Amino acid sequence: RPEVLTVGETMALVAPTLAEPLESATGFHLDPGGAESNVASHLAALGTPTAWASAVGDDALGRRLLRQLAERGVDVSLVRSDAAAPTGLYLKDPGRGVLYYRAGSAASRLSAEFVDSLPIGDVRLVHVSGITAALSGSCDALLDALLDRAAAEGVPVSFDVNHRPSLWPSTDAAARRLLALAARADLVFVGLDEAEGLWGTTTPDEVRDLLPDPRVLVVKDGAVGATSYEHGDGAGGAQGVHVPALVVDAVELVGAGDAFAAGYLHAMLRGEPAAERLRSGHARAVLTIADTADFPRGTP
Ligand code: KDG
Repeated sequence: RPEVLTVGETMALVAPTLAEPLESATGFHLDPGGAESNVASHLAALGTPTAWASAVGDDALGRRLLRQLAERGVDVSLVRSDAAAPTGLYLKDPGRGVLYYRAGSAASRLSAEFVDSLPIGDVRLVHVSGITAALSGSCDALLDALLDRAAAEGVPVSFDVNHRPSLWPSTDAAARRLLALAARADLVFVGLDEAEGLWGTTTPDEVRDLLPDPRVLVVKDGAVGATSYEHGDGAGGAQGVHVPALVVDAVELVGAGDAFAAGYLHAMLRGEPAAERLRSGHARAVLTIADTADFPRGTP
């Protein structure tokens, strides 16, 4: 039985095997790519039973990514197959960014009623991200329904802000909506640079002051380290616990945030204290940044 449920879009990801430009690369991998299924993959690999729920097209890419996620130990039994829309596609152009072919994808057609099919009350934690809010109006409504249902059932929700600028009409729209969603979550992950771009906050303490409601806030500052705050008593002004990042050579960073979140959540669900959760997050993140894949093959 899954302890964690993650919900969100996963696409077929084409990544050059080496960190070479897409234009001239010669070898590629075709793997699942999606923040929430990345988190599920890492959690499953760490030994926390996890289900990922979403929709894929009734097509070869959808079937391929379901098989690959199941091979990583992720429970995919809650995933819908949509005969009327395709699985989304995303390509990495190392050092330059990503290309999305996802408009109108099967996952973008999910809506609030999907939440009714999910066994929210049976899990210990639900994990979602701000990407879903940007996919379509119906996906945005799905997040509200999921937060309502989790609150009603007393199940904590973890939220990774995951601002993807190319999916939003404007930074203002993203800033407003992502802040509102974060304020409703029990546990929030956000990058310091991401928070600065959205809300103009420049230090972890400023992010804390902006988000007094979540019980736990984790502010990640890339190669510097991560700081967590626990607001337990609602009094605000919680002291941060900071753990420096591990020193490694980075090849490609997409996917590292998901690995960090999974490492953190795994340790939290095992009752570890704050510093150990952050260490566990860093240890997981370094497994992904030495490789172009979101979840490198052979990841232990
Ligand atoms: O965190 C990594 C994700 O950004 C990547 O897997 C693709 O989910 C993805 C997205 O929508 O950007």
